[in-house]
Amino acid sequence: MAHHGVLPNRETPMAPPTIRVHHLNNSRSQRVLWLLEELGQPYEVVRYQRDAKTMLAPDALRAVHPLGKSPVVELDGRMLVESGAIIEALVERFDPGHALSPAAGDEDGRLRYRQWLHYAEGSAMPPLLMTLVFGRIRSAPMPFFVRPVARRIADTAMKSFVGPQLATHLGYVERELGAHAWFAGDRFTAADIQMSFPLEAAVARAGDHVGPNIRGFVERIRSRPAYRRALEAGGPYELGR
Ligand SMILES: N[C@@H](CCC(=O)N[C@@H](CS)C(=O)NCC(=O)O)C(=O)O
Repeated sequence: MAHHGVLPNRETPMAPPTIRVHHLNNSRSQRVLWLLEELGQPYEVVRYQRDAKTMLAPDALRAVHPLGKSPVVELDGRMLVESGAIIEALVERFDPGHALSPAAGDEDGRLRYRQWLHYAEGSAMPPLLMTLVFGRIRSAPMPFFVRPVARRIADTAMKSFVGPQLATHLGYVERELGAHAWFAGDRFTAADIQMSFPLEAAVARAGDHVGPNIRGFVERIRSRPAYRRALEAGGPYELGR
C-alpha cells in the first residue's frame, strides 16, 4: 500500500483548547472561574479593575468586546459574552459526562436546569440591580437641598416596586430550595453556579428578604473547594465573603 507520508487524522495531535477569561473584580465572571475549576479545565485569567468611583469596567474591557462587560470568555479565539450562554457553552463542550448538568434522559432535571440558567439574569438580577442603584442614589453626593427629594424618590421606588419584586422572587427561590437541595434537583449542577451571583448579591444587599434555605445554599457553595480555588484565581470578591 502506498504511503504518502501524511499522518491519518487519528494520529494528528489535537491542539488543546484555549480558554481566556476576561475577569472584572467583584463581578459575574467569578462564576465562570468557578465553573472551570469545577470542570478541572485549564484556563487563563486576564484581570480588570472596576473604577473606584463609578464601579464601571475600564475601557480596556471594551477593547476586548464592544459591550465592555464581564464576563467575556475567549474560547479558541472567539469572544463569548452573557454568563448563562457562556456557562451553557462551556458545559456542552467540556462536560460530556454530565457531571455538572442533568443527564439526557432526565427530562424534569433538564427543564429545571434550563429555567434557572435563564432566571438568574432574566428575573433575579433586575430587582437586585435596582436595589443597588437606588441605594447609591440615596448616598450620592448632591446639594443638601436636593438630598431629601432624591431620598424620597429612592425610598418610594423601593417600597412600592422594588421591595415587592424582591419579596416575590426571593420568596419563590426560598420555597424551591426547600423542595430541592439544588436548583436542578438533588445534585449540584452548573445552574447552581449561575444562581450563585444573584443569591450572594441578595445576601449582601437585600438581607431582609433572604430566608434560611437561601442562606444555607450560599454557605454550601462557599465551602466547595472549586469555589475557593476560583476566589484565588479571581482575586478579591466582596460578594463571596
Ligand atoms: N447579563 C450579563 C451582564 C453583564 C454585566 O452587566 N456585567 C457587569 C459585571 S457584574 C459589568 O461588567 N459591569 C461593569 C460595567 O457595566 O461597566 C451577563 O450575565 O453576562
